[in-house]
Amino acid sequence: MKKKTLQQAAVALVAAGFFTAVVAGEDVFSKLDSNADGAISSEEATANEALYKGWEAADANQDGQVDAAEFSAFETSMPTGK
Ligand SMILES: [Ca+2]
Ligand SMILES: [Ca+2]
Repeated sequence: MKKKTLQQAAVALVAAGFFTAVVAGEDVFSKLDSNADGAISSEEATANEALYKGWEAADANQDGQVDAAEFSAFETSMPTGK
């Protein structure tokens, strides 16, 4: 039983590491761009609290969409970092 628990813990850790890597990487953008049109709409942004809250700052040109460049600039400027 103990061995199985350890295995499960290891699996959970690997999964958590993978998840963190994905979240910290550039895949965040494509993940948020759920309709894959190359920009995050305000509706899509509701999936990410930080982006949603910082929406006005993130949408630098105020066109109602956050494109990849705006998103990476926003990500860099986020106080919490990754
Ligand atoms: Ca989109
Ligand atoms: Ca924009």
